[in-house]
Amino acid sequence: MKTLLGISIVAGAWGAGGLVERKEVLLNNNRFMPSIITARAGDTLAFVNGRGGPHNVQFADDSLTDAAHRLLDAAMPERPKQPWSRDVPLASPLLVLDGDTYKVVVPQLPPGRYRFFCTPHLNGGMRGELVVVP
Ligand SMILES: [Cu+2]
Repeated sequence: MKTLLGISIVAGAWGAGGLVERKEVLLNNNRFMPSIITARAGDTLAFVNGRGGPHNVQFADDSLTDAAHRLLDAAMPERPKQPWSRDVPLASPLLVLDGDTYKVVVPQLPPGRYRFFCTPHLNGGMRGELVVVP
């Protein structure tokens, strides 16, 4: 905990654009909870594995501009390590153990909606949306 001008800051830190936040998303029973996450550039998304895994996070490529694709891909540098998972763009590693956490710092994306899904459970409807706001 930091103290700034006598004010205690518990859940956040100062970034270039102001207070940046940590947004936690639980991956549980084929759902992202919450499934819609509103965030600003600089915020940290923490995807936390729960039951029914392995789960992961993969952003949908079909609606991205080339620039947005590059920014998101660069924000997800850690590639899958497990031999059964492919090294694919815009995808996190598989989260296997309970509590495994994958973090993405939201890059300087244009405001808009960015869809993502869990690769193993795409057909089960495990989808979510990142809403980037200015
Ligand atoms: Cu899943």
